[in-house]
Amino acid sequence: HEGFLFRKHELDGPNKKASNRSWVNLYCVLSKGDLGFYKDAKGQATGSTHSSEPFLNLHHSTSEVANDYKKKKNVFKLKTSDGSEFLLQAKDEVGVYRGLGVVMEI
Ligand code: I3P
Repeated sequence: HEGFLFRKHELDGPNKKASNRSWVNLYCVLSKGDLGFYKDAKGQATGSTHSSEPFLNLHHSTSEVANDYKKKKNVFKLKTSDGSEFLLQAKDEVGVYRGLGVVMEI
């Protein structure tokens, strides 16, 4: 599973606001339960993630449609087991449900 999504990092841990809160368009690659965020598809080939972030382990993570986020359409929320939270914007509603389905499979 891979493709571009806009991402906003909301929480960096339980009730801990992330410091970099701007929306960025990132190339997302999910492999064996680990999600990597890259600048583009070439970034994946070089192995360097966006801002050298570690992979996000999606084991025990949850996702839901971000109905409480009104500023953008087609946004879903990803919550990881360590309390991090991301908003992810897909290009359309189909993309949202594809994203939710992918997280549910893990
Ligand atoms: C953030 C940026 C985000 C905004 C966020 C800002 O500033 O404007 O778009 O979130 O607001 O902190 P910067 O780019 O300087 O980091 P929204 O788009 O959701 O408003 P927030 O801190 O209230 O989440």
